[in-house]
Amino acid sequence: PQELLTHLGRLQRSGIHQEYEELRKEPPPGTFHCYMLVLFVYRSAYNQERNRYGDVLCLDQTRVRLKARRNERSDYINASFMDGYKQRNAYIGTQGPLEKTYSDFWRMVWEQNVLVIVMTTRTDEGSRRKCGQYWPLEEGGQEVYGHMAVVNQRVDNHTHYNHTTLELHNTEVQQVSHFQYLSWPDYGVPTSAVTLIDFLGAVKRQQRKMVKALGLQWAGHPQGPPMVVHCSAGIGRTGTFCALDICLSQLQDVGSLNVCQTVRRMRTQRAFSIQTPDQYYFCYNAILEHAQRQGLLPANQ
Ligand code: PTR
Ligand code: PTR
Repeated sequence: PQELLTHLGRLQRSGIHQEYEELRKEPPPGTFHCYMLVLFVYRSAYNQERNRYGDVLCLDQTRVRLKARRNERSDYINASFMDGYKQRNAYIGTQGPLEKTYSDFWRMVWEQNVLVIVMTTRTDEGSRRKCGQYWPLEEGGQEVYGHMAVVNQRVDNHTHYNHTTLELHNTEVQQVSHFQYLSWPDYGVPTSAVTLIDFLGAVKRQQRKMVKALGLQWAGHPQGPPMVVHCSAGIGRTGTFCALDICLSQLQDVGSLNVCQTVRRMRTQRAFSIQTPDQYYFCYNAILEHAQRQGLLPANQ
């Protein structure tokens, strides 16, 4: 933390913005072939239609592939595996589902054994649709998406987020926790670092609890399956949330961290992660605030 403080002091806000601009200039180190028109005209058009934003694509090397099924045209979903702190594929970063991708989304959740979904956007911001209403909103509600029925069992409203317990009915029944953070506009930063960090804490506790409850299934992998994290495009707020989780875990484990390396690595897996200089600056600030709250640093520095 002291190092971080020195780094922050040295860089100041403009320096941190500069650090971000340097990162942003590095091109994504992979390919976007699954959209190539030349080879598979039909399939690439199908895939493109399943992107919320035509300019936010996912790298071939890390994209999540839906499992092959008869009569299925494509294995495509705009979603990428991302490593966490000392954990491969800790997250799946993805876009806010579109109506035509609801069933792909739930298929992915099922196939990857996902237990926790993190949503850091509202469905609508102002008059703009940021994400589809891809789960039954009301307690007791039920919707069918492709081969899957999703039942809303319970909604717990907190000041800054909602926690919904969902039940997936497929060949078996599986519980999934859905966490929606409510105070984070896209291209912006959350209104408060403390509430976001509390939210992150609640998410992690729930993931641990669910993995533990499943016992044997995750015996060799105590951290469990990937968490799905999404916003609207799945890059700005999603990247910020995951970067914060990684840095705080590292801080707790070894007492140091590196925001720049973390984000650089993340951008090799989920291209374009973290969209604005302020989101990048927010990571530093949130970590500092957290370190102060934990008594790792004196307050008011
Ligand atoms: N082209 C889109 C746009 O309209 O700006 C891309 C985009 C949208 C990129 C939202 C990032 C966005 O933010 P987030 O990843 O946090 O949803
Ligand atoms: N809607 C975004 C924009 O207009 O800024 C689209 C975009 C997405 C632009 C990614 C650039 C992006 O890449 P990078 O974050 O590397 O600049």
